[in-house]
Amino acid sequence: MAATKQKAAPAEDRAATNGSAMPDIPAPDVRFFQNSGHTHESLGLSADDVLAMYRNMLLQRRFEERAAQMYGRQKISGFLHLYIGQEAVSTGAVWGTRPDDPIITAYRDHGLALARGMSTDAGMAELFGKIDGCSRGKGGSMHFFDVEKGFYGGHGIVGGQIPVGVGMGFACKYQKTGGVALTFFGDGAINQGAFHEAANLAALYKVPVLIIVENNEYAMGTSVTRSRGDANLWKSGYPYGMKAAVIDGMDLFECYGAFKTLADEARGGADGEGETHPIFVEVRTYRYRGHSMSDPQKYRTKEEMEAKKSEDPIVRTKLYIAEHELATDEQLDQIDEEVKAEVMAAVEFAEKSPFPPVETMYEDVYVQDDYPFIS
Ligand SMILES: Cc1ncc(C[n+]2csc(CCOP(=O)(O)OP(=O)(O)O)c2C)c(N)n1
Ligand SMILES: [Mg+2]
Repeated sequence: MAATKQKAAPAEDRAATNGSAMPDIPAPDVRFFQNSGHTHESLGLSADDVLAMYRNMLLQRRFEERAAQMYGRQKISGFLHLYIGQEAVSTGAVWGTRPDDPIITAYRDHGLALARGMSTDAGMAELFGKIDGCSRGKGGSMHFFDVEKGFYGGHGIVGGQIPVGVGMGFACKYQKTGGVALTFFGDGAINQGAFHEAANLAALYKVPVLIIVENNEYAMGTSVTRSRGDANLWKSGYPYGMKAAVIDGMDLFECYGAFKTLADEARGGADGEGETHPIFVEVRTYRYRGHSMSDPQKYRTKEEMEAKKSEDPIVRTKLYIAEHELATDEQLDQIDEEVKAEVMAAVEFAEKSPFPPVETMYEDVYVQDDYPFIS
């Protein structure tokens, strides 16, 4: 078929519409949560709140440092992906949202689980594969769960949890809980079809969900710039009609303030009277450790690492606390000692806990009684 050429509309007609011959294309609705100049007071946080958040970030860090050591001693086997460097994201997200807002994430899950209040005993025992672990020792590092605390895992299939997270947001809307689901995934998952299918449905059904890409710059050894034509991941929700936000993930106060604002917007206002909708969130963060324990890290330079370590969210928060005299040096040392003691006690707990008895091997596994193919 021969191509037909359309005649341009006369200039006066164009002026009568929107002043141009182009259709009306709205600019991306994006907000940047960085360099906001927050203080704890401007965010409505007390000194005790800041210390609790600091303690929580430190707990995640010390828990994982000890886990790495235990991995070296072969107390932990299988995969172990550390969250070290990303703690402002987990703590900020949990403190900025409600305790019953459901959370789901990928396999780099220890930090969010501990932020949500999972006990270090249950977490460490899970890493050791022991019966008192949060998943009865059968899930391991990648499958931390604490449903009572609204923490729905811990998922090993890259991108697989995104549709489930959108479904959890849909449940909040359907059951009128006033909740908003927090669906985390990595930069490597954004090219998966599951993300795009879930994003479309989230927008179509106006689901109260924060679809959050934790951009730590790498998926295993592949940097975002090597795997993505446009490394501005925040644009990814825009084709589906979602608002976007970018958060400085190395700053605790930016994370807290942003998650609070965005979660309340997505749930239709803090009182839940407005219309719910999804928001696409890119958090810019960095992992200081390798992808997993067996990563020689040849894909990044020492200089890059040093530059990123100068942004360490825990060090920054500690400096803030000292500068604003929210605690003395002795009090900060005491927090560190308490956290270390809690983690050591968790290691002892995990050591003493038994392995799951062999008879339980087929428990907690989905089976269909009349499955015809395996007898
Ligand atoms: C569907 C699927 N494909 C590939 C893998 C192997 N794999 C495990 S982790 C990973 C990288 C994911 O990186 P990212 O999403 O950025 O998360 P991060 O490790 O940085 O937290 C890949 C490709 C997998 N687990 N699932
Ligand atoms: Mg990544």
